[in-house]
Amino acid sequence: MTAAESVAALTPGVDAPTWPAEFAERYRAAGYWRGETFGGVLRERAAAHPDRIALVDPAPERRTWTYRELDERADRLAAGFAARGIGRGDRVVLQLPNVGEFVEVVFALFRIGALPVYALPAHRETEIDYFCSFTGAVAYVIPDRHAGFDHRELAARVKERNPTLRHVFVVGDAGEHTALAEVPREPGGTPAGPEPHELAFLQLSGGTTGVPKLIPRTHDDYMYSLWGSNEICGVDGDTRFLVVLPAAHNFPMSSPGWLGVLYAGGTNVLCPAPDPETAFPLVERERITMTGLVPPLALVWTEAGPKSGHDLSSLELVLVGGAKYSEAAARRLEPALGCRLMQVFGMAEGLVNYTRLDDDPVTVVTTQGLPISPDDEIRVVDDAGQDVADGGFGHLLTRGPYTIRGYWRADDHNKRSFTEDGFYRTGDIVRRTATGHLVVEGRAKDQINRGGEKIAPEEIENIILSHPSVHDVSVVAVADEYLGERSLAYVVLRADAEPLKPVAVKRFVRERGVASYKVPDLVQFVDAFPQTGVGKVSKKGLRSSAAAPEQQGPRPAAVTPEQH
Ligand code: OOB
Repeated sequence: MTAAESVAALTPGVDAPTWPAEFAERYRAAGYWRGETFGGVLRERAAAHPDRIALVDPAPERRTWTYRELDERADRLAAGFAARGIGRGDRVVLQLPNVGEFVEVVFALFRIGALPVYALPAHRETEIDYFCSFTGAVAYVIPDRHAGFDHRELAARVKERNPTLRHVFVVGDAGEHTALAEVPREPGGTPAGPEPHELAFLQLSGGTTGVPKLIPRTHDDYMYSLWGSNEICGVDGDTRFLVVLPAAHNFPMSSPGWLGVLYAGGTNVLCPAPDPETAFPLVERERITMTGLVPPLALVWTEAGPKSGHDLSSLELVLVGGAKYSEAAARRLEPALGCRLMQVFGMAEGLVNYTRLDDDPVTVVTTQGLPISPDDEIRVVDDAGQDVADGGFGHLLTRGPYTIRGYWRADDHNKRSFTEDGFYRTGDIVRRTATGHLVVEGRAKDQINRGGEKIAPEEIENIILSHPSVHDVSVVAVADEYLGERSLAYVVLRADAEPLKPVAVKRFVRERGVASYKVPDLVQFVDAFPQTGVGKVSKKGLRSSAAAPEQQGPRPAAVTPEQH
């Protein structure tokens, strides 16, 4: 790829549809798009309060970064990356756990105008290979080992197969690759950065298709979602935010997340693991005021809080989102943790809804909130695309100042995922109350929401189908008391195949190199699938047979009949 092609990749409208000029003008005129870049914002905050702590990485030994240090380190690393040929518009797959280097690398890339591609720590060879090849990534940033997995070996194999991938940078012991710590840190002299309307990074979609879609976010639009969230959540320079979920995910990054907290000049503490045994001592020691959790984790914290023996009194606000949070669980959080609850219903494609601090308690536990912006356009429509009256169920469509107009390099898919006039089809079934609050009632998209982690059944079906003994497969969601949903693979074996054990199917999926949360929780062998009237496999039929008495728990609200 030439330098000119790389820079083109940065420009909205080239690799993905962008906001039409009249919308962009409106969003600028309304003051939503402030013309800031991430690199510029960090520079300003460092000038305004150089000695405030931006970042705490508590493990294995406590390290801190002041705003000035973060700014300087980002500059020097940017110069080092540039010296190694990483330039504007280049893609860099970033797969780091919650460590300080994550933030340093991201800001170094922002300064150059290179685009981080946010892989999750759980991703494995199939996903990483795809991100590298699809984006033509020039670099891949990894830890040496994390959660018992050696990322260096995977990186070596991925590098072998991807000729564009020139660099693998490792936090820790680099082995055959380059240690991030050894990238020459030239003082100052970073190249000209990106423009506010240009792309800042590629975020991953939860996905409904065989491969994940990439979400192109600009500095202007994402920045609005940050300061808009900050206003709603009350984030300011005194906020001490615990980054519990993987830092690469949109929720802990921007709702209001560690980026929102940096925007406001507050302090982020990076939590190495989400369990109460790890997190509660940090809440106590670091005087944490705010955090964000997915519902299963919120349940565990709620159980553990009162008996933990740790002083959690600094906690003011806990945000819960990513999957449906039951009313019963929501009611228990505030008394157990001694703080306020806010529900968040968001998506990496854009739209984020929050319950508000001045909402009445019933609204907070029974709804998923209101959009950030008065210019978030919300439509709730029936199968024919007609608007339904408030209080009725329908498909949620949205358009607005921080919701993308198309995925990156996915023209065909964009025709299905967006309406002609630019509304994103979220795939969620919602109800809008008289106050405008949204209640998530289910889902029309073919996706499994496993406690906030999204699985595209088609991706796993394709893997299982490549097993020589398998004739056909269908992966569906089943109710789970703790996770909300988990995955079940119905497998039809070939007539001449030896019988298989469920564990062999799971091992097969795992060995193909995908994130472990995508390995089916359950496998059932069947002779045939229920058919729909037109002979297509009926996932609805499969789900209702999965809700048979041997399955525990009620059928979750999130599993509604397929609309398509
Ligand atoms: C967040 O982002 P994604 O991109 O991983 O997933 C988005 C999808 C939504 O379309 C919806 O199906 C589901 O996750 N979801 C919820 C929910 N929050 C997200 N379903 C029910 N109740 C909720 N509160 O998950 C995400 C991004 C930013 C902030 C929060 C969550």
